[in-house]
Amino acid sequence: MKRIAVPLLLVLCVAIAAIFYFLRPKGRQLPVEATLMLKSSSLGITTVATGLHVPWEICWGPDNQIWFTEQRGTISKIDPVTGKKKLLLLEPEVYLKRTLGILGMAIHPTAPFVFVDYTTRRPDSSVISRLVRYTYTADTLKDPLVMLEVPGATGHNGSRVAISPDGKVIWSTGDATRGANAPDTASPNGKVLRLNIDGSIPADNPYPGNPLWSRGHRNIQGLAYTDKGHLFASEHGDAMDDEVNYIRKGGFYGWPGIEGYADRDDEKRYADTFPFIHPAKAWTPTIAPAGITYYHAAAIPEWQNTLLLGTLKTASLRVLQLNAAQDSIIGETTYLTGIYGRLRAICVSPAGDVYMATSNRDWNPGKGFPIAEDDRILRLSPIARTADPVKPLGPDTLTVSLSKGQALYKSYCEACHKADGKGVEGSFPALDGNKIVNGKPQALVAVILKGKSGTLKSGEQMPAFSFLSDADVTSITNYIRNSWGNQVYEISFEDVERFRKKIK
Ligand code: HEC
Ligand SMILES: [Ca+2]
Ligand SMILES: [Ca+2]
Repeated sequence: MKRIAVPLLLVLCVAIAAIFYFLRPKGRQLPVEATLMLKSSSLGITTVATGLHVPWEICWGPDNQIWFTEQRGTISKIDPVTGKKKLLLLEPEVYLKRTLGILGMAIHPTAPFVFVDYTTRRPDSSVISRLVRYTYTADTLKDPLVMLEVPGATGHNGSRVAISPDGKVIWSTGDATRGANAPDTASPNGKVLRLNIDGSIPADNPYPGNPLWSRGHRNIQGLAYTDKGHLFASEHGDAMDDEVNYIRKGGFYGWPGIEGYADRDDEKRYADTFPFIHPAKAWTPTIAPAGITYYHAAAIPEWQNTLLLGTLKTASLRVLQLNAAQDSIIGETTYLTGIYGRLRAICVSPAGDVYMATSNRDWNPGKGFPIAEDDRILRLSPIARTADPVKPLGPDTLTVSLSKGQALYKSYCEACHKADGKGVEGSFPALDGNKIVNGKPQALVAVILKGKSGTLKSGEQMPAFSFLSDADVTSITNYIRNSWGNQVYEISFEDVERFRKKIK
């Protein structure tokens, strides 16, 4: 009897395992619609959810589901494997209009709380932004606690919510269309704010009794912490200078006196009296940067230590390479331009899959959007590289430079060193592959500030550019160090400032 029972049990086990295998959720088998080809990884792109209405924020939940806000006032979750959706909350107080509605959300990693912000109206019909804490259970959000209310407007209400590594609630607010709010320490608008999870103000905030953490922001649309605990924020500029900033305690980020770098005369004067932190990266023409997330999973080695940024205006995914210290952006690669429309929100699963949500059903859809399936949540997940990938897509552009640096190069350097950096043999040295350009930054800055002469038979000389501001020298230096075949770490405004003092 025993002799038969053991193999029988084994057969039974195998049979049960087989049944489970065939009945397993088929989410992973969602069709790969396109393949993003990185240097060695291939990422299959699949649609996880369709028919959503402007999913403004997506978060990976404690139940391995994707929790998402929809602008008009709901919070739901979706199982990324089965595609099953569940409504958690319909918030009747939400005031929806153009860029207003339920916006940011963050799930606390250890306490059972979700922090959400939305716009609502007072009885006198003035708009306010409200940060609310809900307690979550398996299938609902309950016990709303209003953490903070700040003045709102018909635009520039931000915003995002994040949880800091020390468990505080970080909320970015817009300037509510009044630029003067942003530097004003008495106004909660145009700020990054920091609160305890019960809504009280942490004792170690930079201004006692004030939720202010940093100021001088116009309209922050993305917040993310790196694994070193550095906070980065994406921000919409006005007609120019969209930014990503490395947010530091008590920092002033320029708006409205300074857009992007302090490069105009009025900005330089302002910066002399009002010390400010320049952006980690600025974009002119603007790209409308939105959600960001930090990537460091092993699943996609090419994206180690990067910020993944979705953009609205340019409808693209930007991969921003951070330096090892995680205090500056040293590279940018653009993917998927125009393919899925406006990319609003982005999150990463513990396995290292990337999820992105589109915003094609809001007031300002993109070219050719919305399509019937919008809005969508998409997954980028590593797959085996095959000889015949489905709809292979490469990077759209690989630019590491600041476009401002390119413009400055064009006006001051291109006539001699040429647009392709190859120079003119015997007369103007090639900067592409040049030892000085790729070498110690101080020596390079010295050549730019002081010029160079006497080494060429042709007698051609390099004029001195000491009249350029430190900000301009920073941009040109970073541009030539990261253009053509060059790829060297970026230097900061402060570096140039320091070098100029040392260079005689
Ligand atoms: C009028 C022409 C001219 C312009 C404009 C010019 N350069 Fe030069 N540059 C030269 C010449 C000529 C040399 C080489 C001089 C020498 O070796 O004596 C040179 C050398 C350099 C070098 C050192 C490379 C080497 O191998 O010696 C760098 C770096 C450089 N230029 C950067 C720039 C930048 C950046 C700009 C714009 C801000 C610029 N140059 C504008 C003519 C120019
Ligand atoms: Ca700024
Ligand atoms: Ca500027």
